[in-house]
Formats: sequence, structure tokens, C-alpha cells
Amino acid sequence: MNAPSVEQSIVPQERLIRTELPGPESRRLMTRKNSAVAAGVGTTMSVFAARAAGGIVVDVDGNRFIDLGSGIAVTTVGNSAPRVVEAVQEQVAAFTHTCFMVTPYEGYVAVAEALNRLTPGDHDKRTALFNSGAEAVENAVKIARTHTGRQAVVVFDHAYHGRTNLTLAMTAKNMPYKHGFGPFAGEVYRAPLSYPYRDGGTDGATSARQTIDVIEKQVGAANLACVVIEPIQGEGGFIEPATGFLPALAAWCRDNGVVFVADEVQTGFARTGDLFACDREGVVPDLIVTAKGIAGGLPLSAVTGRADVMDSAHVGGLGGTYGGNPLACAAALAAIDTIEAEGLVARAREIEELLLRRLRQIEARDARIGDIRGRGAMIAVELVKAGTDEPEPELAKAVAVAAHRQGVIVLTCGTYGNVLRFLPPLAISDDLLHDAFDVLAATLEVIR
Ligand code: PLZ
Repeated sequence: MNAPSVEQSIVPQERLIRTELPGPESRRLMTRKNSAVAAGVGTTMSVFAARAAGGIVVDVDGNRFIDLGSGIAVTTVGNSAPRVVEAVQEQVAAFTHTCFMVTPYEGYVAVAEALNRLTPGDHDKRTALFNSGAEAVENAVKIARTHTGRQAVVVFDHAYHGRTNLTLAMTAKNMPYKHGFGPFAGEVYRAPLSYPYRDGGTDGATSARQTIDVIEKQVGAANLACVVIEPIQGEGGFIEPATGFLPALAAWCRDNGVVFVADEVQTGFARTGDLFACDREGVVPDLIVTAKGIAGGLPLSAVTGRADVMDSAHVGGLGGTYGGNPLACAAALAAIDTIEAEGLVARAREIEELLLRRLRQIEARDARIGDIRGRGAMIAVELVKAGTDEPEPELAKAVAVAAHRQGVIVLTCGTYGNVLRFLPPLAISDDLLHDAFDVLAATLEVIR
């Protein structure tokens, strides 16, 4: 690894719990939060952040946590990554906003060029920038509808695409996302997903045939604008479809004039050990949606894809006040530079090896590990009642809470809430990963 950056030397790369948790400052802030912030906005941790760099988040009481979450897969290049900090500082002093739709600026164009170059496929592409993953997913659907003149959208079991009204229709899980918030947008249909751990290991081609059959019988290709799929599901439990599933689905879309949309909001930008998860099987989506890891923590998202599809929306049909904000664009260019300059795609594969090795050691003596899956720095374990495949959400929650208490930030996910997921920043050291997995292994031993 490279020499520590300024940020990393201010933030010692070592776990440290020096107060009770939450500490006095965090407790004070939580009291203020509870009387100022809407109750619907929950927090995983009860400690408040003060600084973060490398693989460490420091709280307001000086406790240091190992970050296995990256703020939900966002700070892939690291928190306050040096190139990102420098680029944003320069931009913030130059101008903060003009609105690209009013007075355009180069940063937006440069991000579009970079995405057109880096996303799967070497065809002619165009990009439009937005603020959040959900907003970009919505725009991908708008573009697919104008391009095809069709309305239906197919999504999958366990899918997560956001919290806006259309994307809530696309998101699968009721609690906490959808409950009580309907009615949701129409013309959204859910199809079965290849889920090797729970579908008896059905091969990808067979699964795809079954899925396509459901789509043809229940929706009809002639009504279908787009299929939207996460190449590896995020919130749904890091479900990786069997090899062959995505290529078969993409081929069917191509043959039927259906726009194939890859939601790489969580999987994008080196996270999975490829620049994009679609790259692994050479799948070339018509449209790819990106966000999170794109800009090192600044809010930015994008839809990138085939020029003829992207350009089917009329002039003025796409936009928004902040889409492609200059600070976010400066950050994105710096994040992309960081990924390339620091070889972070390769680093994600090293992290995969380390994590899988540690998890297999745990699995060898713990029958509650039902499945280990994922790629790169996007790895998960699905926890079950020993000897069954019955989900164990209480165990996942107990392990996460115990890890938090010992200074390790770990997140859960999955339709059943029984998946522990690991999304470290790629700037984390091996030492920190080992320390975190020592904690997790010991915690699983204790919670029996
Ligand atoms: N598509 C694949 O993972 C966001 C959601 C956290 P936004 N995932 C984290 C939460 O509880 O709100 C996500 C995703 C995929 C779309 C989105 C939505 O991205 O930037 O949160 O809108």
C-alpha cells in the first residue's frame, strides 16, 4: 500500500474504544437528534462521526471504529481521499453552483466522458447526471419508456432501487421501506431472480429461462420498456445470480427490443473487483445506473448508455437543479483518478481473498453460516439456524450490535435481515481487516 496520506496520519489506523459506548458527546448529540430529526430517519450506530480516513471512523468521543460499511458502499476510494479533498477544495473556491442547465461547466462534461469511456461496452454512449441513486434509476426508466414507447418495467425479487415513489414500487421489501407509503407507481412487475443458495443451485441458463417465461406470460415483451437489475443485489442480501443468468437475460432483452438496465449503484466503481460488476461476464447493458462510489462521498449519480437510447428523451426532458453539481463532479473525477492510480480494482480482489479466507475459517466451525457470497470488497454471509436454511435475523443483529460495541462498523441486509455484509473502503489496510474479523470470529463464538 502507499504511504499514509495526511488524512490517515491525523486518523490513526487502529481500532480504539476509550469511552463507554455511546460516549458522553454522542449521547448529548443523540438527545438533540431525537428532538430535532424526524423519527423516521434511523441510525445504525449510536455514535456520531467526527473524522474518517483509510479504514477508520473516529467518533466525537475519540473512539475509533473499523469501517466495514463505507457509508453503505460510498467511500470506496476512502473517506476524505486526498485527491478528492484537493479537487473539491479547488472547485469550492472557484464556484459552487451555476446549474448545468443554465451555465454549463467542464466538470460535468468530463464526468460524462469518463463514464462513457469506463462503463461496459465500447459503443457510442451518452451520460446524464443526477443526485441520488433513486433519481438516476427513475431517469433510466423515463429514458427507456421514451425510447421504446412502452410502459412496463420488470424488476426482481429482493430488489432495492431506492425510496422515491417509482423506485419504491421497484424495491421489493415492505419493512422498513414501503410500509404505509403507497400507493406506488404502476406498471412495475416483479420476476424471480436466480438465488443459488435458495433455489437449489439451479444453473443460470435454466433460471433465466424460468424468469423470461414469467415475463413473457405475465407482462409480454411488446409492453415492456425495460428490465432493471442489480448484477449483484445490494440491500436484498448480496445475492449473486448464477453464472449465465445475466447474459441470458440481456440477450433476451436485445432480441425483444427491451432496454436492459444495470443498477450498479452499489456494485459500481471497483467495489466488486471489476470496475463494474457487469464486466465479470462481459454483459453490456443498454443503460447503466451509477451513484455511491462514483464521487468519494459527494452526492452524484448517473445514467450512461447507448447514444440512441439516451438521446430519445427530448431536449429539456432530463435535468434538475443540482444534477452534476460542480463539487460532486470534481470529486468524481478525482475518485476515478484514485481508482486508476492506486489500482483499486486489484485491491478489491485482494480484499475478497482475505475476507473469504477469514469467513471460510469461521464457517468450518459454525453451522449457522449458511452461505458466503459476493465479490471483491462486497462480501456477505447469510446466517441460518444450524443445519437448516431457516433465516436467523436475530443472530445477524446480535453480531452486528456486539461488533459495534467493540469498534467494528458492520451492516446487515437481506429480505430476511439475516445477512451480514462487508463493504470496507478499498483504502483499508489488511491489519484492520484482520482485526475486524478477529472481533467477528470471537463474537460468533460468544453468541451461541
Ligand atoms: N440502487 C442498488 O443500493 C441505495 C440504501 C440505504 P440512493 N442503497 C442504500 C437506505 O436505506 O436508504 C441504492 C442501491 C441500489 C439504488 C439505490 C438508491 O440510491 O442514492 O440511496 O437514492
